[in-house]
Amino acid sequence: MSDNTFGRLFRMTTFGESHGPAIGCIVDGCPPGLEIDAAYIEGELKRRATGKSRHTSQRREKDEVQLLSGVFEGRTTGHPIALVIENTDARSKDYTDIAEKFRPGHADFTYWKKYGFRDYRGGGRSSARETTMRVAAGAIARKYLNEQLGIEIQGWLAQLGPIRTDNVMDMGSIENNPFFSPDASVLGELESYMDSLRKSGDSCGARISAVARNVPAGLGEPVYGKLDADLASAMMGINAAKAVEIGAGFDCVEQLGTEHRDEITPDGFLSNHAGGILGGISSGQDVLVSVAFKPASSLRIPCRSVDINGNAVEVITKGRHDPCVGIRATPIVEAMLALVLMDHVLRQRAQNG
Ligand code: EPS
Repeated sequence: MSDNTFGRLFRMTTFGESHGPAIGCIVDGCPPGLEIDAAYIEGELKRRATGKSRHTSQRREKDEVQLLSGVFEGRTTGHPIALVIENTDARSKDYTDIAEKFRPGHADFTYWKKYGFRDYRGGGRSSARETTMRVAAGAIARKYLNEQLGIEIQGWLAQLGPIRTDNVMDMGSIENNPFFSPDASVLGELESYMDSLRKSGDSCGARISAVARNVPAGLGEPVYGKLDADLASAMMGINAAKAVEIGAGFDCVEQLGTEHRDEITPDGFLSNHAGGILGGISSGQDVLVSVAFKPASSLRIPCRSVDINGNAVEVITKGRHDPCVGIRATPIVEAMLALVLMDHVLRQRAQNG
C-alpha cells in the first residue's frame, strides 16, 4: 500500500519526483483565517535550498510556489491548500550510467526490489527534493502554532562529521552561517573540513537538534499516538535519517534515576532530560529532539555493486550532490517538528476541547 500522507487532522500529502515536471503537496485540515502567501512559504524554502553555499548541491532551483487553492484574499479558507513548485534545473543525463545499477547505501536497491521499476533520474521519489514540500507544509503549521499558541521552533547543526558545533549555544548565530551552526567559532573548521571532503569526493554525516518552546502541556495521545513516538516516526521519515533522540536520548542509558528524573518544584522543573515529554504527553517544558543523518551515498569514488541483473559492476555517481545532507536538514527537522505539534494541537482540541 502506498503512503504519501502525513498527519491525522493536519494532513500533508506530497507528490512529485526530483526530475519530474513539478513537486507539490496538499495540506488539509488547516484552520481558516491564517494569513499565508507564497512569499512567506518561499522565504522558509530558501533556508533549505540547494546552492546556498559551495558546501551543498549546486542544482539551482527557483522554488517558486504556486498556491492553487485553500487561500483567499491572503487567508486560509479551511479547505485543502494545494501548492506546486516546478522543477527547473534537473540534469537527468547525470544519471544515465546508473539507470540499471544500484548505488550502495541508497534507496535505489530497495525501490527496485519493491516495485521492480524505478525513476532513476535524481533518485525519483526517494530524492531529498521531496523535503521541499515538508518545509512548505511545515511553514503553514509553524505560523499557526506561533500566532495562536506562541510556540517557537528553532533547529541547529549540533555536529558535522567529527566536529561538535553545540559546545557554544549562540542562538543568534544559527541563521547567520550556511551550516546553521550555533557556534560561530567553529565555522572555519567546518569550511575546511567540507572543502577537503569535497575534494576527496567523500561524504559525511551530521546531527541536527531542534527545540520547540511554549508547547502547552497535554499534547500526545497514549498509548499509540504518543508525542515522542510520533516525533520519532516523523524524523525517521526524513531522507537519510538514521537515529532520533528525545531529550537525553541514548545518554539515559548511563544516567542514574536520580540524575535522569527531572525534579519538580513549585517554580517548575529543575532539568529537562525528558525532552519535554512524559508518558508520551508534553509536560510544558521545551520539546527537544535530535536527529542523526547518514553520510550521503551518491559518491564519485568508485565502489562495488550489482546491476538489475545481479552482475558485478563498478558504480560512480556523477552530478551535483550534497557531501553532507545534514547541512540542509535543519529547516526540515524544524518542519517535521511543526507538523507533529500542529497535528497534536488539533487532536488535543478534538478530544479535550
Ligand atoms: C539529491 C540529489 C541532487 C540534489 C537534490 C537531492 O539532485 P540532482 O542530482 O538532481 O541535482 O540537488 O536536492 C534538491 C534538488 C533539493 O531541492 O533538495 C538526492 O539524491 O536526494
